[in-house]
Amino acid sequence: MAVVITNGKIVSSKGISQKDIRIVGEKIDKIGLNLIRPNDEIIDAEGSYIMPGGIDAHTHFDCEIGGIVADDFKTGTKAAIMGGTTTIIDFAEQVRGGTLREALDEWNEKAVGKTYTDYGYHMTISDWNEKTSQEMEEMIKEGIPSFKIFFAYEELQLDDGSIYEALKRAKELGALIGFHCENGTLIDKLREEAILKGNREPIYHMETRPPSLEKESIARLITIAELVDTPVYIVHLSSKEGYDEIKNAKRGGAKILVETCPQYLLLNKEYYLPKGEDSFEGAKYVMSPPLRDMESNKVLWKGIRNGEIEVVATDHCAFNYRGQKDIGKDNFTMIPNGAPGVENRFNLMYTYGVKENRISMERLVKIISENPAKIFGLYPKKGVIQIGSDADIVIFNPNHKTTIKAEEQTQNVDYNLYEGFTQFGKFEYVFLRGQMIVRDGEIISSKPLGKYQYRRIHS
Ligand code: DUC
Ligand code: ZN
Ligand code: ZN
Repeated sequence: MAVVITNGKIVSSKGISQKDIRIVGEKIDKIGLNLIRPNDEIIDAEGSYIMPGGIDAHTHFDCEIGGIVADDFKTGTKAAIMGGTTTIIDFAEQVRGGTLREALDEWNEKAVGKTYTDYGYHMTISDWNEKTSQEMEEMIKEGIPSFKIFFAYEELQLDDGSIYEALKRAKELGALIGFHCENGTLIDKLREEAILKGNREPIYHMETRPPSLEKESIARLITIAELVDTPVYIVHLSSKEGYDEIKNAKRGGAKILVETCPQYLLLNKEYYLPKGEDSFEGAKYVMSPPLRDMESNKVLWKGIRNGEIEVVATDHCAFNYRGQKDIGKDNFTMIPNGAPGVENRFNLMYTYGVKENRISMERLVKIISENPAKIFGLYPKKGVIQIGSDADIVIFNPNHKTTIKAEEQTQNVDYNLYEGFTQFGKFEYVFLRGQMIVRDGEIISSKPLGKYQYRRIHS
């Protein structure tokens, strides 16, 4: 039996059209007019947009810091699919002194059989040596052609020489490396100084990670990538200062792909200021990079609109406010670093992007689904509604209006970064490879059906 979605407006990066979509098994079988046949299951999408399922290329589920965890793969991917995201790419993390294989084994333990969305991994490299270099090739054979390197965190960051070598190896193998751009050596100094001065509140997380240190790492990365002559991906761009650096390099022909996140578009550094009774509330926004000024919000929207920022992901990395974030009550350096968001990305980008006339529906589909699929080797299996692609499809009713409340969310965490924000849109249906997982905004799948996605980057 086939499923036919009819009467909806199909959105692609090239435009909007009103056609039927016929799904047979896991795939899109036909797109056209009058596709309904006897015995077909008919889904009436009147008044809704039909879009490819979202791809969140930056999550950290089961992200354990010192034994504490909020969202794991089960709760995190359930929240993702409730929010219209059908594929996530999570970060498997090499421990310094350990191997990439060990990291992959650990992430498979965390994820296999527990995901409501399809999924893949990027591999974080925190120890650059001959073995790691060899293992990059092995990871590519496992379907992991994308890696991440940090310019920050003593236990993770690599020096410029190692970054240069890793990029040369990536070029040789046709792999892509994403970079966390903040100068960790200087951040560590600023943090030490802050604590010595008695500056211990959450706001000092932001004060000790100024935008100049994002800009500096980006400039350094651009220089190294230029020497190697290979593309790079910048994760979670947060500041105008960083954006200006990228913009100039891109206009000069540099091959840089850029990601930002809703928090850097919609929130700003005022959230770290003590509010009312609870001077610790800023801890909810302790993430890296930190929130910036409103000028940065504006400039990043501009980058999305003009195509200089290709991807909006979430960097979902959830810790509870009570019982977890408050480990750092007396010292901001102890606050677990990260924030939730996987459930709200699609609605927020529709509400504050499309409805506020900042971006078009076509651009929305690009940044939420098509571009991450293309960049990370999932396209055209995913990221597009076309014949032969996986039937990862969302039916989105744009008129539905709600207020975001942590107490109503699926994310397994006790707060929401966007508490009280209005959001438009309801995922009436979400299909994952032809299976209806969400109906009328509720999960109907009794078990996680997500599959590992073997990815290959075509350069
Ligand atoms: N960088 C990330 O990408 N995620 C969580 C923390 C961090 O620094
Ligand atoms: Zn990062
Ligand atoms: Zn991250």
